[in-house]
Amino acid sequence: MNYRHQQIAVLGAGRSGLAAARLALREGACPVVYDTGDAAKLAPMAAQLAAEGIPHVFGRAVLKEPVTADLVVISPGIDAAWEWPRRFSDAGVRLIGETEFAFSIGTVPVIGITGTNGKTTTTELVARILSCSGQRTVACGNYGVPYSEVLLSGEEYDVLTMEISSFQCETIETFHCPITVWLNFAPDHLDRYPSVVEYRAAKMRIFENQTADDVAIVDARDPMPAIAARKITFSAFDQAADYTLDGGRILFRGDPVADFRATRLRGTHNAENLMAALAVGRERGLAYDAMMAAAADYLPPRHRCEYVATVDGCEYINDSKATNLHALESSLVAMGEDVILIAGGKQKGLPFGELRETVARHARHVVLIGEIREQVRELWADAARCELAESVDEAVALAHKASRPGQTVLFSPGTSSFDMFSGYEERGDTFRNAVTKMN
Ligand code: UMA
Repeated sequence: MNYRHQQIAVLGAGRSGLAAARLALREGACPVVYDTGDAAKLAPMAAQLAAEGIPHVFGRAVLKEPVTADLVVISPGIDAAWEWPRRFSDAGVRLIGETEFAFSIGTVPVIGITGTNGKTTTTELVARILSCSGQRTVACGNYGVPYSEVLLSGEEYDVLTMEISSFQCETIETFHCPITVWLNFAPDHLDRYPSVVEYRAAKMRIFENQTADDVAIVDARDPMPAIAARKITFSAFDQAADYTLDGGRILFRGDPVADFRATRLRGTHNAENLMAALAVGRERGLAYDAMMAAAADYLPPRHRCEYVATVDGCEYINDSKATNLHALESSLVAMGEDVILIAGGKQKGLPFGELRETVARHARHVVLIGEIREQVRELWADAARCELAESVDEAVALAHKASRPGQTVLFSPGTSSFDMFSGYEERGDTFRNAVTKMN
């Protein structure tokens, strides 16, 4: 796509918006970056943009700006249905997301990985498996490196390994991946979508531009509608899938192809992430032995069922990345039946009551934090003994007091952290510090 001399309004001065604006400038366009955030806080960003010759408008003034542009590129955290972006689209200005914008410029094929949980682990596994076999790739997208930033880097790749969120799918038009991965689906982001139906519909758009020449690697248990791509299925629970789990062995159509126990990953959810990664590698022409040699040394990312320490015979696991109930549930189930669970955080409308039975089966004791703590205590009162804590430090102390040797203390909040922290990373670091202080 030729963007020369086009006026491009970039909404959001976060990582995606900045990269999109820089890419637009490189392509000969005239970008202007808008951000409704606090202008004083964004002052360093303003200075940087000014130095790069990119005009910008920050603060509430943005909403009074004229909506004249040839194209609007929005950041994933901004909903196209909000009044601000709608001012542009209602005025007839074409609106796309940063993913679509970068795709219209990029030339390297994309492996698109989506799902409610496990995206990051699978993205890293795929990138590692491909790289170790000499295929030049980079983990990017929702993973933390915007697509536009990859194009700006000037690095040469054979394929991009891209984690894709529902927010990014919402604003695609032509975005196409020869290989897609659909890991799983569960309710999430109900603060952005009116219901789970809209959330799923946004995510499903990842298949929209695929054809019969493409492949979709999907969770066998997901009742997927008809899609054009050839389907490869995986499941740790459904023996009819292409990739299945038998003890610790991964089978492809009945033949053993890999030993999950040879990796440092744990839990059935991670076995499925590995199956999906192996399926991608196979589509890229790789042999299972070579892929497993690469996967064997892979360490799961921090904050995702991360082992922290053993204190008084009890293992402490940091799963702060669990920002929805599906993630909490899979970690709780994967940790056995003698768990002390620390959960809770921001109110984002998730149905915590639905986890009552799983909590009853797997958790001996529960410590609840955050703005939803009292509500969850009511919902789980008959499932396990529930205590309330004002802080993560207090929660760790209460969990320690309740624990016996051989048990596992699992910090898996099940919702976002923004009522107490800047994000799940800060929340997880706080947990890790509280645990290591006891040692
Ligand atoms: N902003 C406004 N007005 C608004 C709302 C936001 O101006 O009404 C501005 C903010 O002031 C801020 C900017 O928009 O300056 C932030 O934009 P953004 O929220 O899109 O954040 P980015 O820094 O561009 O990061 C985004 C993704 N963020 C979200 O989807 C919320 C990152 O995913 C992603 O790594 C990055 O692009 C690179 O692709 C984060 C995430 O939480 C990790 N994703 C969700 C998830 O994984 O559950 C989907």
